[in-house]
Amino acid sequence: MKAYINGKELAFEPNETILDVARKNGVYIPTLCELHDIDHAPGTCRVCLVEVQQGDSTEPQYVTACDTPMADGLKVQTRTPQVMEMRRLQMEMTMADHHQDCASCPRVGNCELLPVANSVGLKQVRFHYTQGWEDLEPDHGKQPIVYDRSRCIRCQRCVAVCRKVQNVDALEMTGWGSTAGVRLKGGSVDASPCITCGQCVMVCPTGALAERDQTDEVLNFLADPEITTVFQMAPAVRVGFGEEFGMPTGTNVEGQIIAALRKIGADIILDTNFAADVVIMEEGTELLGHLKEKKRPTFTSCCPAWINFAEKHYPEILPMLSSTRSPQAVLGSLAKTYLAEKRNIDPKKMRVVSIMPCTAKKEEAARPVLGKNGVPDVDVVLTVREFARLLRREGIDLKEIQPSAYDDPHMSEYTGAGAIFGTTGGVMEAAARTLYYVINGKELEHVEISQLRGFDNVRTANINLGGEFGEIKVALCHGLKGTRDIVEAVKAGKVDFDFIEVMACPGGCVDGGGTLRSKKAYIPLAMKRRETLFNVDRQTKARQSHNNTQVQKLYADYLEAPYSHKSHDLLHTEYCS
Ligand code: HC0
Ligand code: SF4
Repeated sequence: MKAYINGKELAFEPNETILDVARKNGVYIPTLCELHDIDHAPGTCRVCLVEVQQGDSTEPQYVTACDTPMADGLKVQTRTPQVMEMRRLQMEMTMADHHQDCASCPRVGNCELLPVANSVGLKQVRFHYTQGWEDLEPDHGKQPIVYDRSRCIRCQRCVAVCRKVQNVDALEMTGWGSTAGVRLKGGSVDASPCITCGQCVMVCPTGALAERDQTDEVLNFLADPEITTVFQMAPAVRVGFGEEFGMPTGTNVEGQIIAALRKIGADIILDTNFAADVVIMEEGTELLGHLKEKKRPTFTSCCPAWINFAEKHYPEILPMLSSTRSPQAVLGSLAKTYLAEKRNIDPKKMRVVSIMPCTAKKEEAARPVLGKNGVPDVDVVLTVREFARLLRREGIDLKEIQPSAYDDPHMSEYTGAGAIFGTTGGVMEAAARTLYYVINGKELEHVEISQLRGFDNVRTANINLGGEFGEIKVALCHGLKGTRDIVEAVKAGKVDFDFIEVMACPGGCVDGGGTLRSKKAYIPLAMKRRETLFNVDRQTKARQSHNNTQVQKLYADYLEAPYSHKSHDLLHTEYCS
């Protein structure tokens, strides 16, 4: 089939929209509400208006390109004076009830709205409707994600991602006209099915959805001479952060982050990867016990949005979750006990700050069970976006910084196994490397377990652990749609897995709900970031968690053994149904 765009004859396939055909052929049509990666094209913002004419005799019509199917013989014009004027007017209406105080917007500098407004040639905004804004209180709550209706353009991407990609369906539209917006079903995080994964934040084109900003709290810690500040960075942070400062996707900026943290006055800098190695020792031992008892399956427990999902949506499976705390929580717990003891620091004067690619980690850190005597083990969690804001507030450009290295002798070494936690399949692969050693008394010959390295949202594989267990059956899920299918199949007894890894965000932590935002970013960037993590694994001296010399020392000096009484107190948890 053939059609014409701006007079040029173009072939197209059935089911393609005008926008699809234009994009395929390099013709620019501005879009705002549409998001190709999640198959969302509601046609509500109307900035993709084009002129169409079927045959020579009919009057031209004006339609939205994102949701209008291309038709045989259709003549499409993307830039007539009428089209340009209509787009400008549409944009003016969108801006009229949008809060335009960019200086106070969490998205300043990289929102999608301003470039589109500019690209349609917006010259003025003659109208301002602010009805209902007077009720919008600044958010003083504790929830990880905040919503500002005055910045919402009602594109409904957040509603779509939560419903279609995560299959959680926690959001709905509410109100009319200029007071319309999005709300959590039930009115609050607790009352709704929301699991704080942050995928809605990732797709929001403006500053309407954002994490609760905690950069002030961290600056206050840094300014207090009585306080020892301890920072940790998650596995995925080092491969997703450089982009914010103009470096190519997937650049490893671990050394620059360490140097930047020193520059702002961090006292101790640790790596969450170290704690990931500890998690493998604990979770691996726990899994081995389950394999011996033929208790199937065991689900991983390090992704906090997955824990929220299990607690809210499938409380009956909680006994199947590993009791091992996440690496973030393990590091916080050990910092305020083991490290405080080793370095002679009063834990009451220690503040642990995590840099995470995740919004749900804020909620995890606030769980009462992950603290001691009412004091949290991790005091503040900054998303990658907040960390970028923090560095900017301190006048730091990461590109200008010379990389540095860790110097803490207790909790900063990591192995390749800890490094790959940040991508889907990484926890499973790390666990298999150590389990093989524990069972057979020798190292796995090929540490890169290729059958675990695919990228489909649900994957299954067999891993040969040797010894008495032979092959075990595993499943790996990223994104909650596929996870729900696997959980349902487990509940119905239709599948028989030994070990199931779940990461709530599509792509795993490398594309987590706390990473940098851009319309082009959705999944393709995750692939490049994960490749860098695999390279980090190849470059580490040891590639198995049990060969981490600081982990060996931790057990020898302090914990005694994996799953010991002390380990149980400090490194395991329970869940609430
Ligand atoms: Fe992840 Fe983690 S790997 S959840 O994806 O296990 O956020 O990067 O920090 O805790 O280590 C996120 C990333 C972590 C934890 C680790 C796990
Ligand atoms: Fe849905 Fe996740 Fe956003 Fe909650 S945080 S509304 S579950 S997308």
